[in-house]
Amino acid sequence: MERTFVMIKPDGVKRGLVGTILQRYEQKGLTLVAAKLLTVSRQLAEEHYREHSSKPFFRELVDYITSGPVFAMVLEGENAIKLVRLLNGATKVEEALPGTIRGDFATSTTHNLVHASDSPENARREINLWFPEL
Ligand code: 3AN
Repeated sequence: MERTFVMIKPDGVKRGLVGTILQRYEQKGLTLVAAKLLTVSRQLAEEHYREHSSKPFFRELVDYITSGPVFAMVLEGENAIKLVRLLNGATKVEEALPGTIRGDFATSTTHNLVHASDSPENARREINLWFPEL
């Protein structure tokens, strides 16, 4: 069993897609371990995205992620990290295939609806950061 950190970003919450997106993970057999709706502080956003701190889109990313509530969660299942990223689809809006969450719903590469941990190390780091009680 593996755990991964997943976040429905502000556009997903604003557009009323929390239920639809969560259903895709649950339909695929992943189990919800923890979840909360919260407005992200700049401090948490900068820490979460620290590996992107030198990228040109960093500021835009932090502005966006702090712009409204997000739905943060921990999902568990076999190969959960890979599976969630497969369901999410490619990062770039023009590369996300139909049938994936981003392919079906995302409108831009910044506003790409969901975040998910990309490795076991990052999953551990992000779960500790967002759900220290786990
Ligand atoms: P992923 O979220 O698929 O793991 P990362 O980690 O490469 O993608 O990027 C983190 C976030 O930064 C993305 N979810 C996206 O919102 C944003 N991002 C990545 N690349 C770009 C880009 N070229 N222009 C604007 N935003 C980007």
